Amino acid sequence: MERTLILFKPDCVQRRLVGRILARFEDKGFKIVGMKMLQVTPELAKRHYAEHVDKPFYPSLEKYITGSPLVAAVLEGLDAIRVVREMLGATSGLKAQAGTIRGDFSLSRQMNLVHASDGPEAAKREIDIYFRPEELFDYSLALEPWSRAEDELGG
Ligand code: FUP
Repeated sequence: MERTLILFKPDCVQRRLVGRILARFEDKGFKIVGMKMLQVTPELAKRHYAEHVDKPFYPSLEKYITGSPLVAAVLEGLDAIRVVREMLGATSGLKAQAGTIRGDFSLSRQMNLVHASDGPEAAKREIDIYFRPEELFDYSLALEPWSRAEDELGG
């Protein structure tokens, strides 16, 4: 089982799309193992977007991500990292395919509604940034036996 960090970013909260987009992940079969609302500070933004801090678009990205509260969640499921990224679509809502979350809801490269970890290392790093261990829950869903074969692996 894989875990991935999702951020329903400030534009998602402001546009009141958190419920609709979270429903897509639940409908797909992912399990929510942690969730909270928080205000990202400039310090937290720099930690999360460490790879982008020196890029020309960073000041604008920081203003956006700190501009209003966001909702952070950890989703769990088989191949969660890749499958969730595919559900989001390309980074820019102007390029993302119709049928993906950004393709259906965003017309912006910056205001693309949702962040998701792009690989196992990023997922571990980002989950540690946003959640303490005791804020994540190990539990079973009653429908799990009817959602995939018992011996099914990712891939
Ligand atoms: P992604 O992994 O799809 O979230 O995208 P990136 O890591 O490439 O970019 C991180 C965030 O920076 C994106 F969500 C959007 C924003 N961004 C800009 O605002 N301008 C750019 O030119 C590139 C990215």
